[in-house]
Amino acid sequence: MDCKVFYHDKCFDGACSASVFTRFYQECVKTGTEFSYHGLVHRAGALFDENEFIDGENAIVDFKYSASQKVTWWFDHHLSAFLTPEDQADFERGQADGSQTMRKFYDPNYVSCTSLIAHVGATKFGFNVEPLQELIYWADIVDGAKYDNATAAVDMAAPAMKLTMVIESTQDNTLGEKLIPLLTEMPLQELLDQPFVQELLGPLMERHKAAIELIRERASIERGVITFDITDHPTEGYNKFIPYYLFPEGTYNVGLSKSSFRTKVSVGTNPWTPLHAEKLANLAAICERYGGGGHARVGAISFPPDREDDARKAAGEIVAELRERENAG
Ligand SMILES: [Mn+2]
Repeated sequence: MDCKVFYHDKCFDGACSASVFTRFYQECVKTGTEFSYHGLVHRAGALFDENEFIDGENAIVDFKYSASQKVTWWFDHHLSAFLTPEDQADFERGQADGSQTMRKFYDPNYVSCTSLIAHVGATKFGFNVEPLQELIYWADIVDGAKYDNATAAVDMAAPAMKLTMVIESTQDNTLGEKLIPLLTEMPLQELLDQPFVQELLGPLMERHKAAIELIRERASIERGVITFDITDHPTEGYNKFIPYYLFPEGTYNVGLSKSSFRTKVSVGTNPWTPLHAEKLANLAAICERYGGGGHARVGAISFPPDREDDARKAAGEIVAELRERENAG
């Protein structure tokens, strides 16, 4: 039976989840003949195109639930896994009546979806996850941002870090189908050494080093808040830990950047801050006031490219609010 795997695109855990699901399916379900992959991204409006689902197995991993009748497998660990209450009710119905208990799995306690699939596979289907330990270890580190310090997150020493950068930043839409099957076939260093990966990595490493230097030049810190504006150097993204690598003592960072399709205010909390969670600002709530969103510790607001002034004004207000908070705290 053909099997199409829908996964969280531009995400290390998403790619690892697709690979572990494939291997699990081949070893434990054994009815798959042809596997194909389709990356999904978060966006406004409908997340799934019903026409993309095939007549066969459709698996969604590390991404939101779909109530489509065509979806036959689902694994997710995100807190916001259901777009609507109807989706959640549909999932709960399938669990309550037993029809989906061995097909659809949701557990937000898992740091990575990769580790969720591995655990479910091992405990419920006898899946041998022993050869996958390196992959599971790194999916947890990367998706949980569990780096020892900002240097480990920025200096890119480990093969998994370099692969993450390639997965998150490449514009090559064919990377997923080439990379995903290999993630569970070879050690990460060997995968990194593949010519199709090296080709993409070289320019990205250069860009990463240039981003560190640019942010070093622009960033400053005052009352625990790091700020920088790199809108004059359009970029499709930068490593979000660079501000804390430059200023380990910072609690928050507010960055203004620009890409081809938006001006972005990025707001983050230093994952290595000694402050306790209850003392930290809820950045999702702050970003939502400006039409953005995110998680408690990291959020963002996107403005159309021609509304740079509004973005700069929002960034300024957020910086002032966070500094005020640091003063009060
Ligand atoms: Mn994930």
